[in-house]
Amino acid sequence: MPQITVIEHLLYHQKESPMATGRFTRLLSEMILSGKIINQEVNKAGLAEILGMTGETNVQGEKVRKLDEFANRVLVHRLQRAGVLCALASEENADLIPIPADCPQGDYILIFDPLDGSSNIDANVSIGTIFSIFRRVSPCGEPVSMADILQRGIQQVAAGYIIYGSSTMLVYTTGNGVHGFTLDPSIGEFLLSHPDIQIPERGKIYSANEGYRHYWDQPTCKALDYFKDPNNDSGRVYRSRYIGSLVADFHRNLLYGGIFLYPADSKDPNHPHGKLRLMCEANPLALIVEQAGGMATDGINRILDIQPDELHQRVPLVIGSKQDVLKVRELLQAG
Ligand code: P6P
Repeated sequence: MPQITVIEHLLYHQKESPMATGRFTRLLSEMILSGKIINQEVNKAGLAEILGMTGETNVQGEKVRKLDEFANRVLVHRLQRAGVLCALASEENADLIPIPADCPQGDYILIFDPLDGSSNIDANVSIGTIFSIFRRVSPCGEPVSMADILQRGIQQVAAGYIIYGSSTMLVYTTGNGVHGFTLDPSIGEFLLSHPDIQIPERGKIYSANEGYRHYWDQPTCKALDYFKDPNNDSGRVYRSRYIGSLVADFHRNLLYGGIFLYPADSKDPNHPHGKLRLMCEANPLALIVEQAGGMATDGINRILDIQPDELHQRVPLVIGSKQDVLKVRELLQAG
């Protein structure tokens, strides 16, 4: 495959698109540079005294790991100064992150999870940065409002993730298909390796933390049992694969086919809608999977149609091969 960089690919495929402005290219370039910097630290985390905890707790009530905090700092520092954003929001920060007064602004909004899967960092399991990009809806020059931030996922202009695994990959969409780029460390560039990714219509893998079965409602249990029933529509049981790192589980299912489920559960009365976040996890992955021919719901409703009420809103997530997600919807609606 010829060596095509992300920016070359963007400019070539988006010639007529508003996405090929220098401003979006600059935003993507800063995401790419941030990914390379984070990748360096992830790859040597065990050596750089950067494993373990900071001793702090984030807005999610989760213990913050040093690598989480490092990744968040890199992304905030670089993207605040890119001159193309009017607001940033991170899974690690309770509120919007302002653009410094001495930095130029633009009309893009970036919402991200700096290092998803962080509970796996010390065990050398693949983890990832997930990002979602909107354009502001209020006039440029006016203060950014929450109406600019709390947009439905279908309004995203781009979404993607960087997975730090056996290789480091950037997978993203601007609404014209899903494309994967693998980092070539010898030249420090992400090169096109997976053009126009399409998820198989029906998978052979299901991903869910069945340790929580006791906390699921009956329809959810029936939906999970479907994938373990040799008499299901595909006439064979699905393989169970669950890494506990959303980006890694999603990426495998995107390439091989399959379904990932993080249902609502009664485990934590404070979080009746499950653990995953709408704005920085479900929305970006839902845009990607739909662009790749798949589907993403909260079990019933399309993720991209959900009107957010708050920045860190959680949502049940059923995402992957279309026929599998449709089957879960059918089983949940049957009750
Ligand atoms: P559980 C990682 O902490 C994360 O947010 C996702 O990456 C992952 O899918 C999920 O939590 C795992 O959660 O409850 O199964 O350990």
